[in-house]
Amino acid sequence: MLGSCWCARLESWLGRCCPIKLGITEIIDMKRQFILGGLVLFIILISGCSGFPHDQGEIPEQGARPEEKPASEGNPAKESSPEVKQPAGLKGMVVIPSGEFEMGDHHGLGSEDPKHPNDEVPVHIVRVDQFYMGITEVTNHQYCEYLNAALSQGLIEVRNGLVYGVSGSYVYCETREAVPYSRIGWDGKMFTILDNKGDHPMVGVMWYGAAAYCNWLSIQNGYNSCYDLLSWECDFSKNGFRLPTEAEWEYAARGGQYDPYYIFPWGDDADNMKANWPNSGDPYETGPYPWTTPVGFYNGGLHHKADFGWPGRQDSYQTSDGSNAYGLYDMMGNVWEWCGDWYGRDYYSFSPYDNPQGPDRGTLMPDGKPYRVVRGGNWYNGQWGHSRVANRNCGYYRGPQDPNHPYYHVGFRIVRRDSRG
Ligand SMILES: [Ca+2]
Ligand SMILES: [Ca+2]
Repeated sequence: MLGSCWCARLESWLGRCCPIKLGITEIIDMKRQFILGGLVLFIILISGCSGFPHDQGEIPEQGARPEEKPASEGNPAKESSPEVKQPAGLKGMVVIPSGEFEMGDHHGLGSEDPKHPNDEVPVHIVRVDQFYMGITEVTNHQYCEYLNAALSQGLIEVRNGLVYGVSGSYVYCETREAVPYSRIGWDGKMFTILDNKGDHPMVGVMWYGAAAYCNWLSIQNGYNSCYDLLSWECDFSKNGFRLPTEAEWEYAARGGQYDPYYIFPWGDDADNMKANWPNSGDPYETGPYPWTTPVGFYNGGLHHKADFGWPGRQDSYQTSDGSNAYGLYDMMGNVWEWCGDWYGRDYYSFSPYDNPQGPDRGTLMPDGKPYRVVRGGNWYNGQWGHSRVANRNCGYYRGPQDPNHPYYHVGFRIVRRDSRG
């Protein structure tokens, strides 16, 4: 007992004190030599290393710069939350390698919705640089953590149940005080997650609130923030978190599949078991809106009511794996995802080839204002119109301007450029 404890301490001490990490066989050999050396050497060691490490003294992994650990960045809260039930392997962000693809509608499906004349043509070749992308949409848990931190830092304020930047005029997000579907509570002092929906995607979040979240998260992680919160311009040269461009979003959603170009990330089959769409038969399709599912729910697993506490009666629900080749979940369905770009209906006719960032000014909608792009469809709208990987949608159609479509199906996911070039 004493020997094994001593050996563990010696191993720990060797690892900490030696500039070069030793191989396990070398350590075993050295331990044997030290044991055989007897008590004298033990005493020398004790007296000569007053800072003898405790067993919990972990040796930092060598060369583990944040840029080289994309799988653990961006979601510091999610992994530590006991209430969040993540499918195995969901850890934050993945690398989307640089490349070239044909952006747009290869199937002639972009004209089927009379409300949305085809804005997905001409199909055009686009190149995007390597970047990191969130494996899932940002959750209520993550956004609520931001809200409370930003409140304590004096960055935001609440007026009539709506969150704004301090003295700002743009709504960041809604709370339950303002709208019944919000999962964010506000008691005048702090924000809370309601209805046990911490692992569901944030809804009721505006483009400005998504951008502000990106800036805050950048600072928390030691990166340079991308957005000017007065002009709302995005500085793409910064290494912080931001919203994806439309091109990045579509490129990532396709998962490297170009032969042929599919309608959905996994193929041309609108499989209801691979995404949270209407009529997926999922156990969240009951009770008050929104009928979101936990992020990454469609992972091919057999899920149980005992684990998730869903409102539906069924004890279990078998999903299909809706992740794409990059390991991204819910690119189809669950919630719309804000992109950084202004929505330009005819943008594809003059989009640049290299890393397009959207038009300088968006198409003016019937209310005379430009809006940002949302992508990927959602739990409320059907597969064919909205959740095709090429589909583009304007935020105008999803806001309070249309009383049938409040922001209960709008969320976002984050990206960050690859600072390694
Ligand atoms: Ca559903
Ligand atoms: Ca989505």
